[in-house]
Amino acid sequence: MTPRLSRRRLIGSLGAGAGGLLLSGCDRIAASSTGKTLLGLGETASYSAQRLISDRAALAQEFSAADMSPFFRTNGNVQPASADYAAHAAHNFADWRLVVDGLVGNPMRLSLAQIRGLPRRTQITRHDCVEGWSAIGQWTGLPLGLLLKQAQLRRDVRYIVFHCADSFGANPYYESIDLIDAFHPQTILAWGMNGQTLSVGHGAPLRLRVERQLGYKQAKYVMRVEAVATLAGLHGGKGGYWEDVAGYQWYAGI
Ligand SMILES: Nc1nc2c(c(=O)[nH]1)N[C@H]1C(S)=C(S)[C@@H](COP(=O)(O)O)O[C@H]1N2
Ligand SMILES: [Mo]
Repeated sequence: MTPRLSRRRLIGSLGAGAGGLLLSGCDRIAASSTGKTLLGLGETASYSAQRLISDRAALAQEFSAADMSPFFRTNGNVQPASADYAAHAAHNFADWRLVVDGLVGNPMRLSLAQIRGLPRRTQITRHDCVEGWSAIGQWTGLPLGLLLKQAQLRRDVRYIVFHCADSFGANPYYESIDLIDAFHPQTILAWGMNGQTLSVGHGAPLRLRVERQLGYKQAKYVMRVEAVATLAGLHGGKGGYWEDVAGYQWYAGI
């Protein structure tokens, strides 16, 4: 339950011990439009919760073409080791399919051509890796929210999981985000980078861009998008490869 605080109780506590003068002053504040906004916040949610919600919806900064880094390094795995992946890469992913499943009314298997034929968004953003490097690049891809609307999420869905083709030793790379980020307008499944087809090094055929978070959340080699109610029981249970093995924050907001 969201904590509720009625305006009367708020005014009452503000006025306590200060006599009628302050109370009527508060009544005047409440009657003004700014006062209503300030006091109204207390009626529905705590101020910090309100702040959190509005900050989460904000857009990440977008840059111009002139700001793009001349060199955008690759990091982490740069070539999934599986024979299956290699075979798909050798055929330019023509026979590859993205799997969309989990708690959805309409599970899907989409070809890269189908995905590229759907509405796209292009954005120039800065990628920040926890290891201490950044690069500005241009990404083009399918808004994840559009895909999820098509998939018809069940009411109990809370997270979207991205299963990747690569692994470190026995641990597959995977990541997850909540529905605020999943439906954020800058969250895309990118198939293009800097005006070209996404390279294998940068995550071909499809990689996540979730622009309000750090580099390790930007899952490359996305093979499957799964809608889930809980992250418990999935691999190490912390919602991502680095979260499981190194204790990285699940919410890596920037
Ligand atoms: N599947 C997969 N996704 C991944 C990684 C990885 O090793 N495997 N590394 C992450 C990290 S730490 C960073 S900084 C970025 C690097 O993306 P880039 O290779 O396009 O620079 O991808 C992220 N996504
Ligand atoms: Mo990173």
